[in-house]
Amino acid sequence: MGGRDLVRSVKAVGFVGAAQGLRTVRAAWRRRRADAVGLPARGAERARVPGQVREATPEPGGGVLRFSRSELRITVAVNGAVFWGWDGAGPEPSYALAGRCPEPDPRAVLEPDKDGGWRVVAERVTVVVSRNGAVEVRTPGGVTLRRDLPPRWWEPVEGGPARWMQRSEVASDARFFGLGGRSSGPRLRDGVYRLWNTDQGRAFVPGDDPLYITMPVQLVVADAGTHLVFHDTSWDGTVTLREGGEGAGSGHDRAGACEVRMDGGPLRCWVMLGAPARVLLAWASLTGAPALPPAWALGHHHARWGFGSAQEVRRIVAGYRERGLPLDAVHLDIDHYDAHQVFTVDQERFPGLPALAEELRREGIRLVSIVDPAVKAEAGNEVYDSGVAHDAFVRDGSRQPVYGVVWPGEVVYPDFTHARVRKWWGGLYEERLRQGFSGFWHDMNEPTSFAAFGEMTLPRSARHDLEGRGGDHREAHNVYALCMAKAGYEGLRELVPRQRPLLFSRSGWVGMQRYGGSWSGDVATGWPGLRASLSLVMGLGLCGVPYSGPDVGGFDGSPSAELYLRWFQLGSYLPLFRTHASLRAGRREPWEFGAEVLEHARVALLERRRLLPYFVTLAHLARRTGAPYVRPVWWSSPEDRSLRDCEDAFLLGDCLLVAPVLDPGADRRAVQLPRGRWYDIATEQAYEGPAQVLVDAPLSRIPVLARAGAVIPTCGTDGGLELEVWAPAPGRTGAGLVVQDAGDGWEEPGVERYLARWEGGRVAVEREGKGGEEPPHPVRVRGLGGR
Ligand code: NBV
Repeated sequence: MGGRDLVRSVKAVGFVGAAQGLRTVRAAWRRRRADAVGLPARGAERARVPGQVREATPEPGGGVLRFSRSELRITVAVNGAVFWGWDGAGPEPSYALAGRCPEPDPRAVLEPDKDGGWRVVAERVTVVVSRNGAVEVRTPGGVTLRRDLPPRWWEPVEGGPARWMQRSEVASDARFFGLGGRSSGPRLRDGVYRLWNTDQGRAFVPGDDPLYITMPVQLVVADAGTHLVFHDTSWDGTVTLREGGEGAGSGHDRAGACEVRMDGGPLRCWVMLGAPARVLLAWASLTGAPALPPAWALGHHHARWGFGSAQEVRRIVAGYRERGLPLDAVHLDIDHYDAHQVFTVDQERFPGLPALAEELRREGIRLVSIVDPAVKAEAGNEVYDSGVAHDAFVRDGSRQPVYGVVWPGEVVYPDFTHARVRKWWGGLYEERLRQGFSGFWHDMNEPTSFAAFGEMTLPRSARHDLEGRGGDHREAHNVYALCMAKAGYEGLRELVPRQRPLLFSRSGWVGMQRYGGSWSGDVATGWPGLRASLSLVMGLGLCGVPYSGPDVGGFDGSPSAELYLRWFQLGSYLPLFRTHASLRAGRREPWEFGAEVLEHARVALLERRRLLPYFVTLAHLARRTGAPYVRPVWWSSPEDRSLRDCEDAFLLGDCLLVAPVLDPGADRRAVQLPRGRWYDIATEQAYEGPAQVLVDAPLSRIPVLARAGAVIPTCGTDGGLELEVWAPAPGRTGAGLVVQDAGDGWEEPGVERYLARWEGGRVAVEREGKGGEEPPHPVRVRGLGGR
């Protein structure tokens, strides 16, 4: 047992007592033994490379190339995405794909290339394959975006899954983003990033890796263009990144490099290229549109591990009410369960939960419930008994149940990779709905099992259905939470067909946006944690998961008043705006940090409310286009290298640039502006980009800049929709989109587009396509002083 393991087991004992500590020791031994027996030793391996290309067979969208020791299928799809798979791998089955694989582009053609190689030429991409199996992706203009060297496999002589490795080169100026939720991004610097969803078992800081959501998805941004590459394999692996640069003294640029190594699974890959918006559109069409949260989920949430009782919930809600602070949701953590058992309620501390929910509902506040996947393994526990009757729980190779340890003690785990089990689990949310809950927060689904040493998850030998294909935890681990989200989402769709489910999950994988969002998990309280929380939101957004946010104030400990306020201010511009903290952490209510913080937090809360129609619009646009609400500042100008390296600010939709304060003691900060005119929304001072400018950042607010010409839907003082229009730069025009929504339900609202232009000395606003008609909403023009 290593030192860190010891600390972990002592901590586990600290949280739940000596009996539980003992269980974690037993569980760790059990896990080790299970894998010793249940997993074949790797033994001798044979290395293989594709060899030389022998023949080529055209197929719709591309074709199949036969090499002496492998074959490669290449298909360009109608959405412009390129697929290739080695060794007979096709795009399906895949947990990532939203539905059926996109149709091949009938206009793409396979042609011979120089030196005995081949190429597939399509309208938006050319893929060139060398004689020995190197694959190059080129823009229609012929510029190479990435070059994948011939892959290499290691096959166990005794049979079993082959490991593989794929090395690639990208431009020397390329920057890497993505790989799921990473604490040290959003720009991913040189290093090894593991692909294995992990609960670190303690609050994380920048550099802790991997975390709860890992995805083999990279967004690569370079002068020559942007592309996304996805290695569609859920197995354990690593991605090693090395940014390129100017070679010291040599006068030559060193290419950027990436190496993907996987312990198993098919070697197959998707690539899409174009402007970032186009790439994310193709990505959403492949892996699914982000679920649309109900409008209330775009408000302010207050969570706490350890409210402890219904009285305390009422006290907190009254605290918000009495101070006139907006509140839209309260989250109940595992302490409201009966002895930590999922789908139960502690009737002593939370008697009459449905009545409490109803009382809050009348004030416009929803209740959200935590849902843990592990079920206490004890006859008499209803969920356990029903799960046993449904044969729902994960077993080992000899059909024995696999036990783990979580909060309720000894537990078993539903096998969410089985359609029948998902159906059963989805039905269990009926109990939550009866209790009055409106939203669901999936936790501990990496999945976590406490262990005194070794990995805190299920044994790798644990068996899973994997949609009837059968396999073990090595393949199922990373998609466990994705399948749990599918189970919850589909269950809720059936139980409350007229409502849009709010579901967000700590762990997940490619495609999780189809079912909901995420939050950043146990981010450590401290300035580095604040930075990490922004990195996670941006990284997930670029992987197609736009709805997420951090624990405002950090998960553990007690933030200083200043840190709490800066976190609150950042959180108020992120899609999921939620304060939360651990059982033993300090307070997180806005009034617990003194009168000054309370007043500034109030401003942030009211501004969030004012911007709610904008957030609703961004949610609809994310669903229709895949564009995240929170975007890196290079989103519209990826060719600007200084923007590519800017990690401390973000665009909120097309209209706003948010520059949070991430350091203590700051009262102003530098902001890297994309091109065009930008107004500080507090002072209306105009700045011209591209430039780096110094902007005031007093404690009362973080800098937020509006793009000249922006038309932003806001909530007016009378509660109706008001268009806030920022004066276009002289001689320029502006525009903005509005999607009005009933707050919930499935009706498809139209997209209204407004245009703004100078007319004499005034800014005129009209609705596009309505023959110059005035907007049906009041208009407030700002930034006129900046002329
Ligand atoms: O359910 C308790 C916590 C929860 O508050 C937190 O948000 C999760 O990330 N949960 C983790 C389990 C315990 C962590 C020590």
